[in-house]
Amino acid sequence: MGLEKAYGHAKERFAKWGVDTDKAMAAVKNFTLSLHCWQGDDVTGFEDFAEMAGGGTLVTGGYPGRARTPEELRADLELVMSMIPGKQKVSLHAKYAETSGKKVGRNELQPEHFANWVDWAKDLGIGLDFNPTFFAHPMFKDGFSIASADEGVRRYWIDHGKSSRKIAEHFGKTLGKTCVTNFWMADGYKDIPIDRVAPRQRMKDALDEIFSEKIDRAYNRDAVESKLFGIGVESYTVGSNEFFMGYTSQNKEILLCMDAGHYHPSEVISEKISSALLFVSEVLLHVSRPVRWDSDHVVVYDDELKSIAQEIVRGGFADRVHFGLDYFDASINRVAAWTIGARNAVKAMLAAYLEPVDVLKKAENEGDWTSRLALLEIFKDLPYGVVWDYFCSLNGVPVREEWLAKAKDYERDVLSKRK
Ligand code: RNT
Ligand code: ZN
Repeated sequence: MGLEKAYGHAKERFAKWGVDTDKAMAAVKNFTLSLHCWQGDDVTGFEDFAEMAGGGTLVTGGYPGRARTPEELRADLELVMSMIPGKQKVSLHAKYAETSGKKVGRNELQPEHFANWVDWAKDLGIGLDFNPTFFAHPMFKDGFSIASADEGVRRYWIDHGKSSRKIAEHFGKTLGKTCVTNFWMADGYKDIPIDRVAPRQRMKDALDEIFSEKIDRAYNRDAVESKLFGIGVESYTVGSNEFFMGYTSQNKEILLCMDAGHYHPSEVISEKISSALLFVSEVLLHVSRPVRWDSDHVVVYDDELKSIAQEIVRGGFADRVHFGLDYFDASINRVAAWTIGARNAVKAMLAAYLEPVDVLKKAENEGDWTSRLALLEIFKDLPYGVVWDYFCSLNGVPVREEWLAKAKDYERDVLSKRK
C-alpha cells in the first residue's frame, strides 16, 4: 500500500478518537530540537590543549571518523540536519571556539571567536544555543571551577561565565532566535566532604555575579543544570538537584536544566517537569539515556522518551520547555548516533501530539480509572508509525531506513577517510 493511502487509513483511525493528524504534524513542524554539537567529536572541541570530555564525564569507544576540525563538524551536522524533520538549533560549547591559532583564555572569549559558526547558522537559517565550558581545562583545579576556594580560579571561571553570556547575546541578536545558555559545573568531591555548604555558598555568589548583567530575554536565556554525581566526583556535587531547584525558584528568569542521566537511577525527568514548571519559569531538557549510570547513551525510542514528550504536550508546556539532546557515543558511526537520537526525539513529540489526550483525561476526571488504563493500552496500537513516515516524506527527509543508507554512504566517502 502506498504511503498516501496508508496515511488516509491512519488519519481515520486517529479521527475516531478525536485526534486530527494534520494538526499534530503542523505542531511538530514548529517544534525546535536543540542538537548538541559534541556528539560529532567526542566532546573534544578545538582548543590547543583539547582535552577529552573530563569533569566527571567519560566518552567511550574508538569508532573511526571523529570530526577533527570545525569544517568537518559543520559538514557532519549539515548531513544530520538534512535527515531530521522539523526545526533545529545547534548547541555549541565554548570549547568549540575558533581562535585562528591564537591562545585565547576561556575568560576572554568573544563573539568574534564564533564568527564562522554564526555565519554558518545564518546561512542555514537556524539558531544557536550556548554552553560555557567549565571542565576539561587546566584552570579546572582539583575538581572545582566557580565554587573553588581559590579566589583566582573562581575569578577566571566567573569571567568565563560573563563572557559566555555576551557571546550568547550576540548569537540571539544576530540570528534573530533566542539563545539558551546552559551552565553546568562539575564542581565536587570524590570523597566525603566535611563542609558541604561553603562550596555551595561560593557557587551561589558566583552565579549571582555572572547573572547580574541584564540581557534581553529575546536574545539570551540562561539555564543551570544539576547533577547527582560524576566519575571522580562520586560523593558530592555542589550543583545538586535541590541547589538548582532552589536557585531557579528564587531567580525566576533563570531556566532549570534537567538532564535525564543526572538523578538516582529509578528517577525519571518526565515525572519532574510538571512540578518544576509550577515553580520555575522555563525548563531546558537534556535528553539523554542513562544505562545504569549517567552513561550518555544514544537516545532510543523507549518509554521514558515517550513520557517526556507526553508530559510536554499533555501539560501544554511546549512554549516553556526547551528540548535539547545530550549524549556522546564514540562506539558507532557518530552521524548515525546523532540521527538515531534526533529522529527519535521528533518522533516522540509527534506521537505525543497524536495521543487522544482528551479521551484519557475524560476517563480520569470521571473516576473511570479502568477505562483510563484500558485505553492507554489500546492507544499503544494506533498507527503512529504511518503518520511518522508520512510526516518525514512531507518534510523532504528520508523515510524509515532511507537515512541509514545515506549515513553509510557518507561514512564510506567522508568519515572513513579521516585518519
Ligand atoms: C554532563 C552534563 C553536561 C555535558 C555537556 C557536554 O554530565 O550532562 O550537560 O554533557 O555540557
Ligand atoms: Zn547534560
